[in-house]
Amino acid sequence: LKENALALLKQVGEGQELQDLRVKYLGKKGELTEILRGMGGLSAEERPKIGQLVNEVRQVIEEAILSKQQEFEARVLEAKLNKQTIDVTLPGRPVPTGTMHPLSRIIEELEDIFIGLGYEVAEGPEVELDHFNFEMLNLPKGHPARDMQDSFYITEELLLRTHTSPVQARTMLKKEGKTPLKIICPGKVYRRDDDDATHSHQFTQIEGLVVGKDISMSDLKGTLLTFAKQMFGEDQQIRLRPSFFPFTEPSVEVDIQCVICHGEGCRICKQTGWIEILGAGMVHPRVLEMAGYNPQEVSGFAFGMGVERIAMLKYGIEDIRNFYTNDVRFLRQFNRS
Ligand code: FA5
Repeated sequence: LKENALALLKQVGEGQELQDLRVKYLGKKGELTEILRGMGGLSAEERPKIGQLVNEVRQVIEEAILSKQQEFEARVLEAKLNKQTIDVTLPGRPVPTGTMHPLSRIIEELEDIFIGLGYEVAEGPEVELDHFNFEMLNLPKGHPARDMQDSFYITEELLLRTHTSPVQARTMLKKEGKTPLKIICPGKVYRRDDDDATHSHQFTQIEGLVVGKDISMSDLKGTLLTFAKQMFGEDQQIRLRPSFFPFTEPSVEVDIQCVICHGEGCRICKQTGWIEILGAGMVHPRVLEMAGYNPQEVSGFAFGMGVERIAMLKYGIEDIRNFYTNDVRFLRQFNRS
């Protein structure tokens, strides 16, 4: 039986033929199985001998089938490899790559500038508690100045943050009264403003906060001037105008010169030659107190700037909506060289 099987295996063809042979010898109704089944009729002496013999034969046949199968597989693979030739001299297919979004670029540049001045980058949630967005910033419920920022409320206590200023309170609480504290926080903010060329219902701000001993208005002014020069060039000047925010006292609005934007069609740079880019001021004593700092011992300044405004000035972009419509012709212009 063994000789017979091995002889047949030598000439067997691929696929089904090999499969049939396996069934013929090793299958449930195969010849070897038949012999095993007939062992009941054998004497006690013969049984182990025959059993061992059958097992030996089964092993030999199994191995022979396996090696035949491997031989066939190797042959198939070789045929395939011979057929598929690769021309390694052909040029590769170009992989289309995106470009960095101009707002991300400005945020990175701003982070580099402020990290260079010793600041850390903080983060806060976009879905914010009324408590942090307003109350901790000296804007209790019913305060008229809440109207300055028309809000998207989710529940009575929860809203889409209207500015990055709640991160001021969150960071101060985390720091537990320790100084110095120097952070910036970039992020998305939301307001029920009507969309036009310079306003969007969702835009980007960067908050800055410094708390420490003897921090003064001149530190704020120096910091903002340093930032403006690094962002827009050494000749850049800034202008501080008195303003009002409930969380800073005194408060200012800061303008920069529109030296970048020329031409008649330039809507963002108004006739005056100055454009507002941020709000700022000395952190209100109440705000310091609520967040666990003693206003008798420490002081601080804070600012919040609109990233879109800065990007528009820097790149001469005339419509804020360009940032959000994802027109690749617009975005490709900001390819990093
Ligand atoms: C604030 O949001 C204050 N939290 C800023 C601040 C922080 C003051 C810390 C003091 C201390 P304001 O509402 O002015 O302020 O917004 C700040 C900047 O965001 C503006 O100067 C402007 O550049 C930008 N901005 C405001 N509204 C929009 C809008 N709808 N679309 C695009 N940019 C906007």
